[in-house]
Amino acid sequence: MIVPGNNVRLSTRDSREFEGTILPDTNNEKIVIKLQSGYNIGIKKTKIESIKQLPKQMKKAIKKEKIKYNKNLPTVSIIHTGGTIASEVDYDSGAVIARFTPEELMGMFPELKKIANINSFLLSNMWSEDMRFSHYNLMAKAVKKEADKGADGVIITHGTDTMAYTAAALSFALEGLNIPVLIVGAQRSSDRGSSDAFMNLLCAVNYIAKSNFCDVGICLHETSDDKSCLILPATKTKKTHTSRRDAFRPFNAEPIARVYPDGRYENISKHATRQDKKDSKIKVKPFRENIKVAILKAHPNLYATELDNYSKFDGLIIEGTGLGHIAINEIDKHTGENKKIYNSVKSLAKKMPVFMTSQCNNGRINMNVYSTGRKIKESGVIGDHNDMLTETAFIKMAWLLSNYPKPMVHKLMMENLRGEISPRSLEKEFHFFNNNQ
Ligand code: DAS
Repeated sequence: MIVPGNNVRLSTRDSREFEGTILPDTNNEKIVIKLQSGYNIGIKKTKIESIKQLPKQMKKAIKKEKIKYNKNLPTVSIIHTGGTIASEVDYDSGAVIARFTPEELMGMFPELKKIANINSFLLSNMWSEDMRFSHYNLMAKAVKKEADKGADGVIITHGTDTMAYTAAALSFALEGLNIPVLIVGAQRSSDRGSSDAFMNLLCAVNYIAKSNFCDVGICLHETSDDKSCLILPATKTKKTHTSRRDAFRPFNAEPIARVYPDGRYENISKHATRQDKKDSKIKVKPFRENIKVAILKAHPNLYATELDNYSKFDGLIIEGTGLGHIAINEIDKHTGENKKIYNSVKSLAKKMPVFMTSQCNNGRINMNVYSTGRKIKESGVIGDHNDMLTETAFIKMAWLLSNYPKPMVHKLMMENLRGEISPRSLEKEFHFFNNNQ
């Protein structure tokens, strides 16, 4: 009896042959097997000639190498928080499960130790969608501790779903950062042939070891093949694809650098260097864990109650349409609700910072072009002329509210603190995004 988890050789009526592990039956017409390469293939049951059970694949024991310190190499601390990069496929369920300890991950990638002395430890083993502000504080304190112990750089392995939020959060929370911090994830689990985990880690360790970069960044594949990785700006990056290995792209900014697996790199945009930061001293300015900031995405047929829901919050990001708009104009018998929306926006803006970002991936807010924008600005909503990403604005507002009095929050939301607001929008930023799809 063939059951999920069995290792099989499957032959089809048109004489094709596949070897792999049976995955749970989610489709009555097909049998799905996970191939050695890590990819899944579904074969119609009517096309199957025979299925032969093979001996279970013995998991190769992951050796844990003793770390020998080399004084001629830089020291990189790797802080593990979980995500696909530290996971493997559970062949019984077919799901990806959090699995590898730091030692196991290092045991899987011994090459990293030829580039730098690697200290690695587990901070948490979680999916990034479950993270909360307190996890940002744990990571920031762990980075400071490693820097104080003399690390030349820190890598944080992390899930990809909310990685951009964490990068922005650490960028704000680590005031006076004086070593590079790269956040690294993977879109394919480390146990699969197509995994991007090793190359992402290799490029990150190489960039820390070989460049003078000194800021928070993200390191993942540049293209869907294995040619290069990008070092991406912590406050200007989004995950743009659910599964591709080159899912991460910068918005209203260029990448910081391109790194090749052999250690070569090309700087692309200006960034903070170790020289700039030589006299800096890291101070962790944490998030207040109970701060309540929301993101409301404007949409047609919006209701005022969707805004009123946030009347007890501490701050609100409105991800508006176009140049920074939300439905506030009563123009006929169908738009009475819009007047209520305007009143709700005005009332919220009296109580808390309400900040406008755009649903457009690129470009900046301009609330002076259309009467809608002007009325919203007059109602007390801030954000005119900014080009902050919605996710970054959310993180920044929560961090400012955690560390500054409200009048300062309104002022600082409009100031560029960590590269989150560009002074002007550059054509090449938009074209980088489009030319590198
Ligand atoms: N669930 C995803 C996360 O932890 C897995 C991943 O993409 O790493 O962000």
